[in-house]
Amino acid sequence: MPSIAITGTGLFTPPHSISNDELVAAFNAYVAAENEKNADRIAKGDVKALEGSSAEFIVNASGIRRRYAMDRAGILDPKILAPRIQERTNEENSIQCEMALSAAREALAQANVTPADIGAVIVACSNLQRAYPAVAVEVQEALGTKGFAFDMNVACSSATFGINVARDMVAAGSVKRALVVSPEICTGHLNFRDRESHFIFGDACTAVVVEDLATSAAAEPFEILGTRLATKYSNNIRNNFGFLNRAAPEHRDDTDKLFVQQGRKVFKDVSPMVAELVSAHLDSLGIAPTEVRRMWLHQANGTMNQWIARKVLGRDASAEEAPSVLEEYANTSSCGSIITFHKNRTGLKKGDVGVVCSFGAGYSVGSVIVRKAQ
Ligand code: CO8
Repeated sequence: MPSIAITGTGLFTPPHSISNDELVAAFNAYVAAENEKNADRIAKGDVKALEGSSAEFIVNASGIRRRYAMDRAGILDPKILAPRIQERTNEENSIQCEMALSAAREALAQANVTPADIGAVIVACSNLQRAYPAVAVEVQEALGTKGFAFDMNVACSSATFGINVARDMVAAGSVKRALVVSPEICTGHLNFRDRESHFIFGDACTAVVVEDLATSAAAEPFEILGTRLATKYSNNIRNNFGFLNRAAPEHRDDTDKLFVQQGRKVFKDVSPMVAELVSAHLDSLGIAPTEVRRMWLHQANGTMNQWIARKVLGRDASAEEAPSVLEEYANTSSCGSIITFHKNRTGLKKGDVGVVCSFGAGYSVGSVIVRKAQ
């Protein structure tokens, strides 16, 4: 079996940043307006008054301080509380394609390859803006890559599942190089009127080049020692948006057509699932926990990541060993672990081992164990 490697990564960061204070101010203005509108019914006890949000709660519960978004004005307008993104014509690049191109070009440059060297594009993300043609095929055309392209969705685990697919394709010889791109516009499916989740997500796009280590011209390749995936069905993170919504128009705008989760249950179910999977994966490769230099974990909750890292390493992880981008980016779904990898791999030397790991809806967990090759 040839040695397959991640040879380049890229990141697109949206132009707008929104702080917790700004988000909470917009949410609380909405709450005040709703409560004023319903004052009589609230006084009679027919309607429950809505409760305000708090920036202090958000940072303590999640570790999130701000997030990037493709639109700011709509999200912060208490009368809208949703991004406003102009629809484009079919002749223009779609917004997800545009994000993908930016991240992909950085990843290709880092891998020291051209678009023509890429044989497959996988767009792997939680939310795709249309049914077809696949966004990946649009990216293939706009970037000028060869071969074929397809979309896939495993929610927050999309990028690591995509890396697994890319690695298998390169190892099998069906393509020489693959590009995995994750354009996440999480704000498009976030219910900014829901106190328990309005602060969770932000937007971003990442890209990863996967190819044979032996023929790579990259300056900083990371050999993929192994990938391991797991899924287990759960309704605790769910979004019922889909093409059949128009067949039940009376429910088309219900809040279950946006992101909904039982956060506490997710925390309790998923954390042990992740720690067990990563520990077993390391063990199967003959790697002791003491050999793990870095854990680039999915970015949903800081406490959750500290718990997982402690279980895997058998001790508390330092900020350098389990870096976080939550403070700045919030949860960017499948981009989270890749942004963390992209921004936090200095200080490692040849032979150092690290774990890229994502987890989320499904439930789904993806572990990619890598070794710095140069
Ligand atoms: N402000 C003030 N107080 C609040 C707020 C708020 N905004 N929200 C809740 N509270 C209150 C609650 O009412 C509750 O009060 P009380 O104790 O009096 O009942 C108290 O705070 C505690 O509430 P919770 O129990 O809900 O709070 P937690 O400590 O559990 O924190 C979290 C909530 C941060 C959501 C936490 O549970 C968490 O992070 N869980 C893990 C979630 C996770 O990992 N999810 C993965 C999802 S990502 C994924 O799969 C991607 C899906 C696809 C992306 C789609 C893009 C949109």
